[in-house]
Amino acid sequence: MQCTWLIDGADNRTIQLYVDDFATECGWDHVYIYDGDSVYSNLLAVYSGMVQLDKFATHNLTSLEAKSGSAYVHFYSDAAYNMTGFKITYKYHSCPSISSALNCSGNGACDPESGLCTCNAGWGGRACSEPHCPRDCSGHGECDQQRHRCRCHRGYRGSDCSQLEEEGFWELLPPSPYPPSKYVPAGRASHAAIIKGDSIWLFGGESFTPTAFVVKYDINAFL
Ligand SMILES: [Ca+2]
Repeated sequence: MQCTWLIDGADNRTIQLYVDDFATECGWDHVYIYDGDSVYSNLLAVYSGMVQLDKFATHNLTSLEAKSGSAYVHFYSDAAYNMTGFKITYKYHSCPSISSALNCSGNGACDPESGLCTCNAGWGGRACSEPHCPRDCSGHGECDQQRHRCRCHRGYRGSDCSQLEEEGFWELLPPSPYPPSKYVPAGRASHAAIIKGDSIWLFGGESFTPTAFVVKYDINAFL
């Protein structure tokens, strides 16, 4: 089954799209969101799988901005297995947030003219959804107020210092600046990635928009 929705703002108003619920069969049922009126427009994101909002801070989805005045949403589901689906809300003259029910994720003030959030102390990111020091650094680090992040004790890693380095760890790499950026590849679903040395190799995946099959990140370029 395939469904498409076109949100037509008509007067080039920025559209904010909030993913309030999402549960599709991971790797098989996909949602594509474009900034424009067709699949040939700029691909903002591809989603597949489940999102557990408010449970894991790093899994919250920040809203998407369609600046062209239109947004095109395409859903593809294969015949084999269905989940509960998704709820996407859109608004004009609004700000980034992890939920359509909250301004700036509940951690800041929204300027509807500019569409920018002013975050409360201790919060960052364009949607004020990223605590500077998650979980108070888990007791394994100190909050660096100048750099707005945890400074982990030796042997601990992660944004909240909760992971033992010797057991392997993962960290989010902030793409900078926020898209559009030549350093951020177009969205895709069901891709694979490996880390080798100081590089992340990303390959494959589903996308309607032509994308490079292989993308190589230099981890150090983000630091
Ligand atoms: Ca399916």
